[in-house]
Amino acid sequence: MHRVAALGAIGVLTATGLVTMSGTANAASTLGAAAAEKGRYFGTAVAANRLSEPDYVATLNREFNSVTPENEMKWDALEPSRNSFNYANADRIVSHARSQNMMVRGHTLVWHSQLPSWVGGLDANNLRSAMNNHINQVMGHYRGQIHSWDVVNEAFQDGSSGARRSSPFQDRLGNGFIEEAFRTARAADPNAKLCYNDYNTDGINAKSNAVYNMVRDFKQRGVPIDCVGFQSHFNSQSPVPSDYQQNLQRFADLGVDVQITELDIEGSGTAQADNYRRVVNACLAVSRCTGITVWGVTDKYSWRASGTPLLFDGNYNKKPAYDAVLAALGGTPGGGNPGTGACSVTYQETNRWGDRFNGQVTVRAGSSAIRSWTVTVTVNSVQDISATWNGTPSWDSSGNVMTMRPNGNGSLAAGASTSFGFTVMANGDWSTPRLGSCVATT
Ligand code: 9MR
Repeated sequence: MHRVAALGAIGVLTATGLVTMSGTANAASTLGAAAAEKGRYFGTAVAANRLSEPDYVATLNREFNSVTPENEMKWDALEPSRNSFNYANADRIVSHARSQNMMVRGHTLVWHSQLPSWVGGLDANNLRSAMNNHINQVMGHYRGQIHSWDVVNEAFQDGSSGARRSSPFQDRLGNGFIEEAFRTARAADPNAKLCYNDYNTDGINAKSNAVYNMVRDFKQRGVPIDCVGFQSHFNSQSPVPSDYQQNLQRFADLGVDVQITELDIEGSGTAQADNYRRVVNACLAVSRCTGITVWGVTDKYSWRASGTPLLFDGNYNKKPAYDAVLAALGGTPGGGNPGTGACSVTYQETNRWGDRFNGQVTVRAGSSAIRSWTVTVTVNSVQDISATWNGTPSWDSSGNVMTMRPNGNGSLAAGASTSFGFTVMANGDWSTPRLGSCVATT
């Protein structure tokens, strides 16, 4: 895989997918790390106004490696009046995510809901230019920082009709608005994956058939679409469908990635845990299912809090559903590094040229703060580490084992992370460097 373009860290995740390795022999002990070992991300919806709550942030930072702004990137939040944009809350989430090396899903550009009333008052020509302007401005603002965009959300009707839902876009611009939105989006940020996202499309039914036919048509005609999001809001009226995996697979077979984008399952105890396990196993069984996002960190802030549909309870305790998800992802509860267990390390290749590649190691504190850390990186003998950044290296006599220490004060708050990087001259050997355990000073 040759990647010549110099991209920012998140852009590289976009381009290459999340290639992360645990640095230890032990199984991963968080959702994000366990999912990464399966080549997937594990994300959550996030609300900007909760980022000042320490327990919320600690849980977010420890467990998740992708975020979706729950409301802050919707049209009413970003462009409340025509051509007047307010990015403050969305920016808070994106900068938090970047500081933690998390991916960001953009949600959502064109949707009938949370749409300011001025949009509904436009005639067709003005609506077309307002839609394209909204996509261009918002995607331009976040260009290179968004892994996947929900370009169009919930454009189909529920029930058996398979028809498009009535909305200002549908009613004034016709079916072609979806295609136009995707074409505009591709030009606005060529590195972002472009998704269509919907609910009640999780099993094979009239609505998902209609979406399926649209995606197949787009692929046949070269309309740019990369992914389909399955919201997966489940409860007893709308349970996990028996053909959930089959449905994900048939979309994947069209040549798009599939993502579980807003997962929550009402219930409690073993029954809820069993349903979550089924969803995770379905995603793992579909190679193009690239990640799972749950629709919130804690039950207490869920959009349907009374149904307790999430993985952490109102006090941020792990629920049986959490344990089931972690186990399904191959993780081990409370596992961690040999030694102190106080920090963990993950590796990503962030860039590759004809003769060399860049690696990035993220060091993350566990559930307690640490004062400092060291990590070893071992390369094969023909390889050479020719540059390093964001750390102070020392070398063993062979020159193949680098011990990295922080520059200056290496303290990390609970759940917080930092990264260092290095360039490996391959000399024909493209093996992935091997990480030693993270050793913390507490
Ligand atoms: O969780 C969101 C909630 O806070 C908002 O009030 C609501 C407004 O429509 O949107 C919720 O998120 C929705 C998402 O954007 C699209 N799919 C359905 C989600 C749950 O309603």
